[in-house]
Amino acid sequence: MPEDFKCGYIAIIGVPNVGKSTLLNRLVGEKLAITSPKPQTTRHRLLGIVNRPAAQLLFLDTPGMLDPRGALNATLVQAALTALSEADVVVWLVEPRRPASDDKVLLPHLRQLHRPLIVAINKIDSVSKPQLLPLISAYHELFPASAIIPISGLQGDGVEALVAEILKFLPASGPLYPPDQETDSTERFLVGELIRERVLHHTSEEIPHAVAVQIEEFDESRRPQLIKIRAVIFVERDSQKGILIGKQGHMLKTIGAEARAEIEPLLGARVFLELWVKVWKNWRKDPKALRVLGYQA
Ligand SMILES: Nc1nc2c(ncn2[C@@H]2O[C@H](COP(=O)(O)OP(=O)(O)OP(=O)(O)O)[C@@H](O)[C@H]2O)c(=O)[nH]1
Ligand SMILES: [Mg+2]
Repeated sequence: MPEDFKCGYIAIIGVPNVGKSTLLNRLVGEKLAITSPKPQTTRHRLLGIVNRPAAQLLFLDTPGMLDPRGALNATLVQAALTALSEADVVVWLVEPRRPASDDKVLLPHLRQLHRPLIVAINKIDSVSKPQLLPLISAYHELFPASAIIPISGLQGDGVEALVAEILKFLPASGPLYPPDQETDSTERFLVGELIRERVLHHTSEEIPHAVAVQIEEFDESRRPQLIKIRAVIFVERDSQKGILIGKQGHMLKTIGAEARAEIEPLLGARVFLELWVKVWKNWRKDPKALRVLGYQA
């Protein structure tokens, strides 16, 4: 190991839907985090480990920062703030637009950070160069000491420049994780997330927010020939359950088939996936439900 090896935590933080999880996956080079066009996709802090010859970068994907009202929202904001407090370096990921009112939850926290902050303007594939320059100055005015780096997490532009900027600030330290480890999440958790992602892609309006997935059985006694997984998709109302199951169970079958296609390469095994849909009335407001479903310590 080189003597000047660096290792540290980098929190990726920003409003919902700005592309934090897409960026994490791009950095790690694997699909670890689930992504979707719907806001509030990510509900937990997720570690993604990136190994370089002279550094180990520990990226923390976080839930989008939003109005912390409501029991579930409060836990999402708490998860993001915890990641912020653990980080050696913070990447504030922003939409390619001027600072707006939905940044107001986050800005006070960023202003009182006592650690390096980098502003990454994301989704530059969707704007023209002349549009970008005034944005760079607007963010520069907000944080004059920070680098402002335009990137596309989706397509990869600027991501190396972002890594180079982060490396300047990482503390000198040996690696904290073995070189073959990509995350500290359990397979059970990642499987539950992949199922939830497929639900998000097939539903709209309130349903994506009302869904939680619980893995009830994860039987790997016959691994790698077969892993048997039984999962429950919780929703808040009977009408939502009906939509998720679909006519003659069609919707649930599609979700199950798509989820299995993503889970098998993750686990490197054949998977038998059994899905159930259950109603847990207003689980998002219920502290006990939040605990049981893994949203609160
Ligand atoms: N055009 C474009 N779209 C992007 C880019 N990065 C992410 N997206 C899209 O933005 C949407 C949200 O991406 P996510 O990565 O799930 O966003 P997030 O910030 O993790 O969202 P939450 O977890 O809800 O806070 C998805 O439809 C992505 O495909 C980008 O660089 N360019
Ligand atoms: Mg996310």
